[in-house]
Amino acid sequence: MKPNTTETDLATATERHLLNTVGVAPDQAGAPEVLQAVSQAVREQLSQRWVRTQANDRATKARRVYYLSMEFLIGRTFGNALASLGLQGDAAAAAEKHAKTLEDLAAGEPDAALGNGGLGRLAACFLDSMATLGLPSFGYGIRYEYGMFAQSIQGGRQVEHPDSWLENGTPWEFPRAGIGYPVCFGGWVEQPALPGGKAQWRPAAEVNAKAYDMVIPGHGTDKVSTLRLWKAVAPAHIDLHAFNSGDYARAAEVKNQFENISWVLYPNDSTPAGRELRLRQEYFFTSASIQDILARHLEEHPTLDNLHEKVAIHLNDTHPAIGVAELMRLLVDQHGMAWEAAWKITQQTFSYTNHTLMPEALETWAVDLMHHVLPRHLDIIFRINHEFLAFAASKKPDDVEFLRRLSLVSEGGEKRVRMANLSIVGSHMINGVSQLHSDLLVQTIFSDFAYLWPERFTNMTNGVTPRRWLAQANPKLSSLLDQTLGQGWRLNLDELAKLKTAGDNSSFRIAFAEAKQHNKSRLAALIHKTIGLQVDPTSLFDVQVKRIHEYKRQLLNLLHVITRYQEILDNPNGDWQPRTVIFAGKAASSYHMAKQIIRLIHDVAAVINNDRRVGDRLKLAFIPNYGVSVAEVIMPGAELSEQISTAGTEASGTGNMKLALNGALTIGTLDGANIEIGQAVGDDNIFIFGLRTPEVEAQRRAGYQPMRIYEENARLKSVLDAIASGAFSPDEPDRYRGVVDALLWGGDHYFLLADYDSYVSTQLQVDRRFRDRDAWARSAIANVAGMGPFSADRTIGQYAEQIWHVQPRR
Ligand code: B1N
Repeated sequence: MKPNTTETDLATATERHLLNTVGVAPDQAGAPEVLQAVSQAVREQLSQRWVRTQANDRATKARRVYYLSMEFLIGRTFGNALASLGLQGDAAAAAEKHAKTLEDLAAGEPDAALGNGGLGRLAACFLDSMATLGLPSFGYGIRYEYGMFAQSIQGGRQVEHPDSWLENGTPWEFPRAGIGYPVCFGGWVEQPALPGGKAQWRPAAEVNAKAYDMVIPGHGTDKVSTLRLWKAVAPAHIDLHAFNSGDYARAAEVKNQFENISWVLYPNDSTPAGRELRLRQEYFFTSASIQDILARHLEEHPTLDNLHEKVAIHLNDTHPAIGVAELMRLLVDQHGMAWEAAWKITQQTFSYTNHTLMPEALETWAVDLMHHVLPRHLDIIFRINHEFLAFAASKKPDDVEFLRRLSLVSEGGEKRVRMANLSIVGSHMINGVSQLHSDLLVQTIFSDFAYLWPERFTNMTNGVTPRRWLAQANPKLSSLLDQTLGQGWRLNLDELAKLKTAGDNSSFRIAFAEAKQHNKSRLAALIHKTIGLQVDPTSLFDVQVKRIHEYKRQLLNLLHVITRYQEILDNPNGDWQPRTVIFAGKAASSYHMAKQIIRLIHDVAAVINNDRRVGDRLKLAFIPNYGVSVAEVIMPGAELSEQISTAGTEASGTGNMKLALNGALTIGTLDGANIEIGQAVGDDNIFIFGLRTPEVEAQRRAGYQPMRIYEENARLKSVLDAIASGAFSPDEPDRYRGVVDALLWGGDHYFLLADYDSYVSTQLQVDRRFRDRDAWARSAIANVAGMGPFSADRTIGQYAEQIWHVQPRR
């Protein structure tokens, strides 16, 4: 299938849509109207590709993969759709007719921010790769009316605003009027009268899940993937009842009780929300998705007995783990399958990715709550647990503690269902997201399961899509790569390895540095536009962008900034390498410490940026409202990538990959994927510092004493004293007492003090290296050259071959 649209066709289609779809006289159209019209013209082509992909997969009864995720952090669609359809030139010409550039148009599209951070963005990168590899695939999630909140900064503090991304509609969704499923809640279970009889769930409430599709185009292929998002709608009879009884306001209330399920994304990253509505969200989208999967299977096959041969369902963390019980319920209660047969199919169908080791992040649901919301599923989980524990007991007879740890239900205090345990028992493969993380899973939190089933545990190191994160975000570097390597790197990122020799060529290094300088100017302009701060575009751009979390240690970065500030004041005539330290990221709205860190960054920035003695040698910028489209400007302009989590806490990281792909050097700990990045780029091209995971563990066991480090390190003491005494908050000297106390008296849970010295001295090495700009360019090029393995195409290729057994069709 070749695109049947020529330049005049897309331009003609745009004019047609201005008049017929958007409803504006073409000569009156502004950027928003032209964006709408071009998007509609592009949508027509996506629609055709979708129809053809589905027809093909149906005709071949393809084995498909279904990626279940609470989050898909898509960002903007316009630029990506144009690139994948090869319509950039045509669209630019169509926009030209209205005196607009593609950038003018693209800027008007709101981000689809249906995710929090790394986990959600990973799901979006995976869809891009599934489409590009031609995997028969669907993503399934929730059509949140409100995505990740928008962040503004007022008086140095984060303020959250609702993200009404659908306010003006979106051209990128296809409502599937004919596709909807009932999802039930509550009520009770009628137990069978006779042994071997059937249990009957008598739910108290029912809501409708309506399908909305986003078409995910592949690159270099006509194949697409589908992101099917569910919206909760009250069943029709609710409205009817209200109409009859005339009490409209009460009826609206009742309607809300149903429809609120898909209203808003929970803004938590790496911590479970634990609220009833969240459990309802999880079950809502999981149930609708599995009903849809079974319906599709039964259209192509006469039976569900071969489900596991045709269907792979992947659990993106434990958020859809209730799907294990739901598939059992559908197979046994609805389709009359025997329990044992259904269980075999279920285990063969599911696989599960864990994204975090932190114990407080593991999802559990109180048994009482689950009994109230999903009584039948609780029964099913109890039976799965009963049979599983009998099996486990046969492997280690008389080890009660072993069984206690394995149980799907935690005892002692309030009984809770452990969703990770349910996911493992219900899956045939379980993976972590970097080599270190996968190793730690087996050695620590999942060691008892790995004892039972070592062959089920594996690693799938994360990756990112080079289309969005290099080809689209960084046109300057992309065209240099095209000239040097040809265009094949977009679909085979390993081709970047050929840059290793190009790095020896001085004219290439100069061109590379020019591209970086151009991108730094763009980033400097963003900083100026958003916060009014002028930064020196020739200074070293030092970037830490990610969710604000204690384990990611933005505070350690800030301790270094303050150290540098104090040293500049102590030694004003020193030969300081000018630096601009850039932060961006959101704090969960209820995470007090993370919000304090944002405020402290702003208070420190106000002091440093206005201190004439410092001048351009140090600037501190916090860019508000970090998200996909802001990241697309930051990544290309960065020179130093801060990946400084406490060793053993960051499961993988993916920002680390995006930054290195755009030529930033990493300063980081031996954590998550940093380790593999270091192996790929070489020790000379990365700055590694700090304790390693086993050393952190050893110090924890030995009784880590941050106070001793404070007392013995004059430089660190002076920094912490300044913060604690109000040097950056003179109007409220105690404002950050709590932040400092958490380090000195609260045990410094993430070992900032332990790593401080190593970090600060490594930052001096960074300065020294940066002074030799040619050597720096060599290292930056080596980073780009080493990023082949961090393409999401590699990751998805491995999932497809080793876990899903789905065939790429390129
Ligand atoms: O998943 C990313 C990793 O690169 C990051 O290291 C990891 O922190 C991140 C509950 C999470 N882990 N857990 C979450 C998100 C939302 C939520 O409600 C947990 N996110 C990660 C991709 O593998």
